[in-house]
Amino acid sequence: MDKIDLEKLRKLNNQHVIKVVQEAIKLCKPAKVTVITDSKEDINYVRELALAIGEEKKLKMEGHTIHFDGYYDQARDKANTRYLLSEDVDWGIELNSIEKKKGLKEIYSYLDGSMAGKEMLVRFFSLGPTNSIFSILALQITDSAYVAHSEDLLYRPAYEEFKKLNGSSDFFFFLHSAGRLEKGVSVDIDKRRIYIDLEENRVYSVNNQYAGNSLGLKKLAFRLAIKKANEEGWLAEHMFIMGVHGPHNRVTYFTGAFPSGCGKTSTAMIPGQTIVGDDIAYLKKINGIVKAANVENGIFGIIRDVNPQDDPLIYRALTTPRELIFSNVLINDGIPYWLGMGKDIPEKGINHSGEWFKGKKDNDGNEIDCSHKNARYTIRLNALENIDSKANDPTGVPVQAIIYGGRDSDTTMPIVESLSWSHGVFIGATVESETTSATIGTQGVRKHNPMANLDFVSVPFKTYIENHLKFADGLKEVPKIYATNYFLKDESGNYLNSKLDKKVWVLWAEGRVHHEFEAIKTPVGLIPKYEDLKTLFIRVLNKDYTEAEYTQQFSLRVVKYLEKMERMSKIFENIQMPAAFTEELTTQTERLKETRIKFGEDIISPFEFLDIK
Ligand code: OXD
Ligand code: MN
Repeated sequence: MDKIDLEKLRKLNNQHVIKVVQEAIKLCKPAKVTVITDSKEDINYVRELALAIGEEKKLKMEGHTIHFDGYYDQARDKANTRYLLSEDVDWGIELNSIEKKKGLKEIYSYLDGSMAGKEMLVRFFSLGPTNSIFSILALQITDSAYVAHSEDLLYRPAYEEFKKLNGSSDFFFFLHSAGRLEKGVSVDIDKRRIYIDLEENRVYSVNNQYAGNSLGLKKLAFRLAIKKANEEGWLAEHMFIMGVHGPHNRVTYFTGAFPSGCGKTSTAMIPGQTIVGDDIAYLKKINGIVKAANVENGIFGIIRDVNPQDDPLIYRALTTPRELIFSNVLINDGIPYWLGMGKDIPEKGINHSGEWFKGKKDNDGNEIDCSHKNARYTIRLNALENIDSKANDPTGVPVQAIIYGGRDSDTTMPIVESLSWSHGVFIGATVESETTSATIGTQGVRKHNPMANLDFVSVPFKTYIENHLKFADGLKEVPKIYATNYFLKDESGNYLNSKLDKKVWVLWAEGRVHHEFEAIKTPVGLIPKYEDLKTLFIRVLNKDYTEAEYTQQFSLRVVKYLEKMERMSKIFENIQMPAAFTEELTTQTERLKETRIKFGEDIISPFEFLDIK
């Protein structure tokens, strides 16, 4: 480290920072160490470095670059992401862990010398707006300029904030090395490891580049934050935050949790609404009001199917000059192409598999798409025209509704309002979703994914749910909770809704918050009345919504629901859950059974439920 960089570290007056940097240098043995402050010159240095070492390449359009991850490093590696635990804990649900000493020994052996001949970058960020009750400071060390550059688009720089720590060790720390590179990509994929030390608020990640594995501040920091939130009585959630614009210029803030690739970003981007964040939210109670802040400052979004019809605002942001990183799309003549972009795709170019041509097969004989299904774009949130005016408010935005979504082809209705806060927590905790390309493994398999957070929950499940149940205590206004499902299908496998319909569901929920619509009480929650949806469909989408469509979409598939309750009972029978949760599971199952007996049908029309609220 040269004098200038050392001085930048010293200026922080923080021994803990010096210590972790020193340890990282000793372990990873970089050829050079560069400390990045919040200055324009330093940040620009990272951008230029990514180009100079070939981790990113310039595209035709000003500010646009392309980065490729290795062919086998295209999604979050759940199997090799583990918690380092020094003692056994009963987690309740699936949790991938390794004995701490053993895990540290292993990952240190992979990190040892991993930066030989490379440059180590030391960066400082804030999770959440700076200077706010939401902010958590984070130190990232990496040998990947792509990682450091991506974090610059996605998080708020906070070198200056670190000075305000006054020497305390109250920050998260992430050490990443892409490991040995060939043609610019990590080659030792069999030694890819991501180990999370909850006791020390540290994460080690090695032999990978895909942002979901490499960027400490994204899903890795999120796991540390969930633990902190549970200890301190607030919520760290896999949620977007959006402003829903109702009648009379009213803005009602919603948060929403959806598993990756199930409509989270597209909900936050519904035309006519405003976005605060698309992936991770911190929720805190301030003077009896739930306030939420976006942990991030940008979007690492799935690019597949972003086209002028379905996502006009994102499409515009991706096709105009600005600082933006594409990853794992097809490049032909300096222009990016991706699946579902609504444009003709060239028959050759460069993609994550190297030189690509239509019909190219991989080593397993599978045809390689022009772009990966999980190919991404990385932009700052302010690249979007619909950014909410309060997106950076250090006091957050007030939350009046929470949505839980899943990808479910045959059971749950397009939108249901919970009967109470605890019923809402139950709904969130019993979300099931069919798997997508955002994680490695088979797609389309139904999996239980509570609060869309199964991959990230870092405390015993009972504690996690207890924290949710308690969160409503002392609130002046308890947010309403909704479950949505955009993926319901008919018997022939056709989707029952168009992509645009979600706007109606969200505006109905917004109206409910302000007592503008009545609802029908069913055993699984409150559903919209046909007349209200009919009016909304005309007003919002200029579409005639027929009674037949309503009946098909909002019928209670009681047998399917009972099967779901059975699956849930199985999952929870061996987990000691809070009494309020067990009570919800029991009473919802009873209500469904009674309804089944009363009507004697497998599927019950919404018109059969007259109990209007
Ligand atoms: C993401 C994910 O990238 O959840 O947001 O995979
Ligand atoms: Mn996510």
